[in-house]
Amino acid sequence: MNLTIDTARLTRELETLATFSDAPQPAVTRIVFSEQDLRARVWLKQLYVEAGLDVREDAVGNTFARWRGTDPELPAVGTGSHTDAIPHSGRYDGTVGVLGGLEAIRALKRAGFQPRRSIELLMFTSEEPTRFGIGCLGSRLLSGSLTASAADCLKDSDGRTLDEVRAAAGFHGSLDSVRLDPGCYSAFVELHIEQGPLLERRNVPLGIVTAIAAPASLWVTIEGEGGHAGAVLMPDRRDAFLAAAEIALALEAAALSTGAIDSVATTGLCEVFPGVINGVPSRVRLGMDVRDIDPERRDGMLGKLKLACGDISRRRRVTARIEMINQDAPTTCAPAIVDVLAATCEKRGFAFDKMVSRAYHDSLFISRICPTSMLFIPCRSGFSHRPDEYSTPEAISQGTLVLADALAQLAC
Ligand code: HGY
Ligand code: MN
Ligand code: MN
Repeated sequence: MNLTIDTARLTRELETLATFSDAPQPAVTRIVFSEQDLRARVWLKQLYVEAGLDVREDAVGNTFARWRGTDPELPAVGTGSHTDAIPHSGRYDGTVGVLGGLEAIRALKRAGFQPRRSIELLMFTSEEPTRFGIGCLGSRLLSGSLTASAADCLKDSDGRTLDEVRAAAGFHGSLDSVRLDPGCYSAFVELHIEQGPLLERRNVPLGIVTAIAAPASLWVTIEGEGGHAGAVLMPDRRDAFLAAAEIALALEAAALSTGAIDSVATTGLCEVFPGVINGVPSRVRLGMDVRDIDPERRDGMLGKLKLACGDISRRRRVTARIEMINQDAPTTCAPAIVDVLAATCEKRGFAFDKMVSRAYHDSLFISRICPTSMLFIPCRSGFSHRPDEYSTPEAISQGTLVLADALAQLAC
């Protein structure tokens, strides 16, 4: 089969998608159900229709673009990713998997391929935790990893519920209807930038993901006592921010203490109340992210954090309340899918590495309902979630070519 990727078109489409943003270029901000997100969705659906795909959306905005196979009753082969983007981030995280997946399908059509199994391109809603505090919202609901009732309780920082926001965006119906039947897909492959430096460092063009790390995230709310920055004397203070600072450092110490390079922990959010220069902070809320490929090590870090919160709050006469947002198991990717991707690279003479993904992805949850793996391409210096995130047109095209090949094999 003479497969060719229209690299120029794919590059243009990635550039166009990046213009649907609430941040000045080269940064991208595209928060789920924001006006820019909705504009991007309309534009993407036009591309799917132009490609001759049957398009549907579910009650939470997951989008499905299906190329019917000759045997449409068989479980389909899935591919796809997300297009929401955290504030001031880059233009390739997620989008390469959606537009690359679309171009892979178009290339197969141009080559005259006709799949036996349908091939379905998915765009998952809200992979990023930005608006509702939990990552992979759409794929969690699809896989049953998050119940509809738990999702109904989610609110954004303006206090608007997920139901209100999705209805305003035009997505209706019960969230119970989102869940897919296990076995609805025979295979799923997600194309994504590595979001790390290893492929570039090793000068290897492709990564095949064998496992995805176990993510956990949590809020820690520290309550102390506020007061006048000039009048409250140091011995009398119960400063919530200084306790929070010690707790953030304790989290870092917990990650370093495992001695494992896969243990990572981040305090990415810090909300200080009342947040004035001449007021002693009375309340601080920390947003924390803790990951490891080994769930026991990850939970060990959480245990150390909890002990530290107790010690620090006692010593500083404050309270520290921990609310877990998610504490997910890792996943091992399906060896059969890994083998198809490896054989595809070998057939084309492309070097590849098998590797672990330290970032989480929708594939982490789709792997709960069907055999799944991921295909990584290098990104410059491993930068991601930053405006200077970059992957070359050649790398994106090569990943798309391998994806097209693999989809064709899986859909036979
Ligand atoms: O945070 C992550 O791992 C993903 O990029 N949302
Ligand atoms: Mn991301
Ligand atoms: Mn991503």
